[in-house]
Amino acid sequence: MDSVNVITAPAVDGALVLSGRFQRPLSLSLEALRRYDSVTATAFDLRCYTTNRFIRSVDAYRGVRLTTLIAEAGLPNEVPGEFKRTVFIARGQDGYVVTFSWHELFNTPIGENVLIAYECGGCMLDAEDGAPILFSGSDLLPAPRHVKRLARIEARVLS
Ligand SMILES: Nc1nc2c(c(=O)[nH]1)N[C@H]1C(S)=C(S)[C@@H](COP(=O)(O)O)O[C@H]1N2
Ligand SMILES: [Mo]
Repeated sequence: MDSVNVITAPAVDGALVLSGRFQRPLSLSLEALRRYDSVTATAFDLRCYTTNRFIRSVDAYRGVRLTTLIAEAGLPNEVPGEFKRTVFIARGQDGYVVTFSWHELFNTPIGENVLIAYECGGCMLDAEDGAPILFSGSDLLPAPRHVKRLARIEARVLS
């Protein structure tokens, strides 16, 4: 079996799972996400990439950086330089998928603004509000990489 692509069930219902080619796969509840160092984004307009449609204005999110969670799970290190060939696949509970590359997250300014949000405009978000929400704050059109009900971050190393 290809251990890179194992799908594991979340240990906690509604938890965010970091799976695939990590050193230490993680399963994090909203409460667990709130214990990490947080950053606060700026308010923005949610706009669809496909149609350019304005969806709504969104107040400042607060959450943990995706890079913080990836560092906690541990990047692949079996082969020298392997981590630089890693892509991260983020999936919502509904199966909606978006991608990030190691370079983008760790070697461009985009990574600093990729958050897993659990608070908006100073108000706690819970599962009914769609939390945790993945949000890439530097994207030109933010809606595609604004993933509600984020369920999984999977690390895959490209050959
Ligand atoms: N989980 C999930 N998040 C998603 C999507 C989706 O289908 N599932 N669609 C994205 C796209 S393409 C758009 S335009 C917006 C739509 O935002 P809304 O559902 O809040 O109107 O959500 C984004 N986030
Ligand atoms: Mo969209």
